[in-house]
Amino acid sequence: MLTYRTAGESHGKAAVALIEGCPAGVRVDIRGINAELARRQGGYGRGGRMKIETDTVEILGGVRRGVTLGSPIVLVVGNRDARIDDLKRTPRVFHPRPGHGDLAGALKYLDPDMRSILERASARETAARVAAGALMRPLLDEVGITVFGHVVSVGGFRACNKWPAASAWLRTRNKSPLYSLDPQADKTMVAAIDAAREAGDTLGGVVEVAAFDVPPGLGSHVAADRRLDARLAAALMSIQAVKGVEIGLGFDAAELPGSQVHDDIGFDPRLRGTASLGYTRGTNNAGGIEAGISNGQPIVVRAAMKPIATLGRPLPSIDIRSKKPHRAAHERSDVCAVPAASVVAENAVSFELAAALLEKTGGDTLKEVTAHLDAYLRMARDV
Ligand code: EPS
Repeated sequence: MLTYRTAGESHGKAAVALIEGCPAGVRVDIRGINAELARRQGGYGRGGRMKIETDTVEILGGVRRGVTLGSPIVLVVGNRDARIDDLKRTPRVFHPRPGHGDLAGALKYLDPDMRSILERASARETAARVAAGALMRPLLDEVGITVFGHVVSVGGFRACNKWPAASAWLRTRNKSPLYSLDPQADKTMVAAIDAAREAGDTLGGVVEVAAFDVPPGLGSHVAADRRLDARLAAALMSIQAVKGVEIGLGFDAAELPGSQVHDDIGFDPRLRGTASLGYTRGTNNAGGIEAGISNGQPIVVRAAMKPIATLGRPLPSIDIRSKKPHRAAHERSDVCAVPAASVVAENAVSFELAAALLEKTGGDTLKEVTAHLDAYLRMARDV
């Protein structure tokens, strides 16, 4: 089973990821991981921390001569701004920020100094998640799966649905300060972020991840924790500040009759060699997953991120010691981290798809994974 765990505090020595269950023989693309880490640091609306850090990955185990060994893999992303034990530079925090983990964490861990909570609750942890997800991208490449994340709205301002041609997506998104596919909407979103910064406020938004050429048969209807939709939802919902997840048509599906929601099925023999195995669908409202199983259509998921809880003009709160009113704490922070969230979501989805793929194929080595997948697809074409 492919799993990962992260460790590390925001101002500790490093963000660390331990990955278990990766087969041997997978190429490790350090440049690719670093490129994703750099994208995570970027996007319009980021704050002062990102000017300090230059996130790059160091591999401490599980890899030899650029290839995975089948043993646990340790990835480390060092923090330049490491100062967690310096009480002057990381003072104790007694004024909980509404929307952050401060108060809930203080109550849970019986600790009025919320520094002990916020250091781990911080989205700095997502550097390790991105590294873990990006590590698995070459495995997805081997079987032809591509995963693409982008921003669809910021602060209520939406990118339009008129996407450029697929061949221009990467270029368009990577040129966009918001990691969107709509240069026109970027201008409005940038202005909204500037206005929020001016007002001491923050903005959330929605990110979308699409995965193409995902073979059918990943995930399963037989148990809750094997459902691909449930696993993708958990992977996205667990990203800091995410408050909602949708698959395909998502919440809109609840407002339409079945005839307008479910995707007609057809067959085109010319497409038998593709991930669809030739089955065509009039629409993709299911977002590529039916009964928790991938159906060969593109997988489409969205995550809604709330505005960051650290405000330039802090909200009313209390001093947890006296219980008297006091403005919430102010830490250096971002005005908008939605573009960064799209990178985290893209890599989190990549990791889950790699896990579901390996569950389907088994195998200690990449050779077995690809051979087993080919054998399965041959059988599925004959259904
Ligand atoms: C982040 C690092 C943090 C914050 C942000 C994300 O660094 P610092 O607290 O030193 O400024 O910029 O974290 C939060 C939004 C949060 O609420 O904690 C990062 O690396 O992404």
